Amino acid sequence: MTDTMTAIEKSAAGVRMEMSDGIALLRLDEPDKSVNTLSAPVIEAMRTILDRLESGEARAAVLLSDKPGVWIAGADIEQFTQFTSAADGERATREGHKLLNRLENLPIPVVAAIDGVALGGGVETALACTYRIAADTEKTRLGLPEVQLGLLPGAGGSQRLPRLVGIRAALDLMLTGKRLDPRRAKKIGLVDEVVPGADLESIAIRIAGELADGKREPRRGNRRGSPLALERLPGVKSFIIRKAREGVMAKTRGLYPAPLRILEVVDRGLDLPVEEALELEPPAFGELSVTPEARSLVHLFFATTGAKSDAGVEGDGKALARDVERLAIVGAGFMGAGIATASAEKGMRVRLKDITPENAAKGLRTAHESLVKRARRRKRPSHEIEALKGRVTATHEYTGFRRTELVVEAVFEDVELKHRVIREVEEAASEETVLGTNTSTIPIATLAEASSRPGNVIGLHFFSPVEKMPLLEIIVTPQTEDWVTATAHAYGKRIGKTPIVVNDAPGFYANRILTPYMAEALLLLEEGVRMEELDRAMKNWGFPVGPITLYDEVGLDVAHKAAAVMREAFGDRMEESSVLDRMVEDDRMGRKNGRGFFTYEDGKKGKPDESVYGLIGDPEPKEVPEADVQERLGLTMVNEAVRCLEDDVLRNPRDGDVGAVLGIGFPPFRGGPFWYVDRTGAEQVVARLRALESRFGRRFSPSARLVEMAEKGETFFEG
Ligand code: 3H9
Repeated sequence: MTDTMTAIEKSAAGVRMEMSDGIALLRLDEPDKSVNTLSAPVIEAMRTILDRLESGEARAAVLLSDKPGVWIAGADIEQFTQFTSAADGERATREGHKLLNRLENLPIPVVAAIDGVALGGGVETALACTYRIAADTEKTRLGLPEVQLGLLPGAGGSQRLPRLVGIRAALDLMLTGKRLDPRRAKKIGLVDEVVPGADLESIAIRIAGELADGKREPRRGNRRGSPLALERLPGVKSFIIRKAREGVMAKTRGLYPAPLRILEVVDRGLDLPVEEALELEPPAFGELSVTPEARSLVHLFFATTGAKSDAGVEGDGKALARDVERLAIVGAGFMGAGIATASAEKGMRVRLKDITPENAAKGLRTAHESLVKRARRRKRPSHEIEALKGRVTATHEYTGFRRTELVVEAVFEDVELKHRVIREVEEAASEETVLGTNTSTIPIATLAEASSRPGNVIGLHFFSPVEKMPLLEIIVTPQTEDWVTATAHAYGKRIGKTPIVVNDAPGFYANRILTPYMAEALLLLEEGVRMEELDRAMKNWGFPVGPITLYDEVGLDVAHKAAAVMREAFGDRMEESSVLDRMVEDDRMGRKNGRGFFTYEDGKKGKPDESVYGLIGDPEPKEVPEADVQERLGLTMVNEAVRCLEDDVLRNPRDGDVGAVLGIGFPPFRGGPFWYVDRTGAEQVVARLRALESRFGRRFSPSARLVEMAEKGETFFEG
């Protein structure tokens, strides 16, 4: 193919056009960027190319990406931070519309040949093409993640997608931001074909030719057999929208404007011809783009990508990091099996070790079951699933450890046991092996005392369930070597986590800020506030689960132990209630033993257990305004987060926001504790903490950093 090709244009702006037998190959590759976006230079380059295609330079076109792993990652999110009014967002959207309308109305067929992620404006570009083919590669994913940025699809997606795949399937994508693998995208009709990655280009060219020659039907508009015709009937459509709205309200409690706006625009748009329906998008996008919710979510996007590219070391983390291809996990419990699953899925070979062959086999079974379930969901063929399973093996001895680049110790939270394991691992592994210890409370320096190579020891605080939770808290001691930190960071990223690197101190970051928040809930309980009121208040503030439910989920024995560690370290700032003592004395461990703050039947959570009140001294039921509960719990967490920065546990506020949101569910639309301080104003936060301090004592004393910021009118982030 290459010899018949003549490059007719080399564009500096990231879109190159080549001709092959009358078919224009448009290759996207934004210079100096790791992803392609619909940035201003790319849009400009596309305009020039559209001019040429409109004037009949080609009989068909294929849109490809030369960027590995990325087709188009959507609009350039950076530009949203510059919007000062709704009109800015509206204008940007109109530009996008103009471009994609021209693409859709070209007199020639255009094939979107998608290899890598197609997100947001990326999918919307594909929707304006005549035909869509996706490469069956690991990285290929299609989705409309605008809702996760507090936005709606603003380049035609809200109207073109439901018309292509039906209302229900379109809403499922738009309201969740989920990313479909190629096979699932084909199943709903978002792509027409899934082909092997190596053949994508040649098949796309062939199909483009066939479309141009009328040998193949273009698939504009509603696909055959689509449920849209039925779903569009007035009664059916309103039923679908009503159900979707109920789902949104149950999930978000109305705290996020974007999903509601998406529903409104889809609902109204479907009653209009598509040209008019498209007109609904720009004003809605513009308004959403300047809401505090969108600002916070966009902040979080950049905070997260920033944490992913910052290995927490002096110099180039990428250069220092060593590849992890073989790892071993000691402790084949639920956590160990989860780490094994996440690692095997990314191509690593994993040895799962436990003390007896039975325990090791049990962990292996758990890992295999999880691998199979997840691979089946992605519709992977059976030979691939077998190969995946083959990557995890079990052992009850330290065989095979010598060749590992990383060992993760995931045994019980017991210092003596962990010390023994560290010594044994060091005997078996090489001097080059990184030793990651998975703990949520024990200081890493304490664990490293047993090590003869403390420079290789690092904390890896995974969150449960490992396969789902997005955060990895990496804890370094003053002895941890930079290459070890860089390797752990690269490993975390490779298994799909967002790592934050923090310094060693009791509770590290996530558990440290969670402890006073949880303790405050128990103090309120002792004051007489009902369990369900406490949960409701914090869910209404934006947490995914309330604190009382969280206690039961985490395990009351675990929380009790952690609280003791924190109290020892921080004294009366982590004020104690006696509730946990009494619960543990009464053998209440939470969900795991079916006895906690809630009742359980066959493992299913029921109502709050009224007998708990008797256990804690029968406090007189008391009505505390919801806002007061939120203030006490929310501000105590925010204040503690700032102390973590003061104490050098955190390296910067960015990691604090990422850790709080991804690790413990701090409401994303508030952007994290540090963003929250900036949006509220340090002065205001200090005044509110002082008011609480005068009522409840020094556990609410504002941190020195906050006081200083209030005095100087400073913020954590610029702008
Ligand atoms: C949209 O499309 C709106 C339209 O409907 C309407 C428009 C009118 N923009 O995550 P990584 C940067 S809204 C700007 O570490 P990975 C990122 O900041 C958009 N920058 O890599 C980072 O920079 P740095 C909808 C972007 O391989 C670098 O690329 N689209 C964008 O783990 C690498 O990122 C989305 O929401 C962007 N769109 O994951 C997609 N995307 O190295 C959001 C990435 O300086 N993006 N960057 O820190 C993602 O999901 C992931 O970044 C992606 C790559 C899967 C693409």
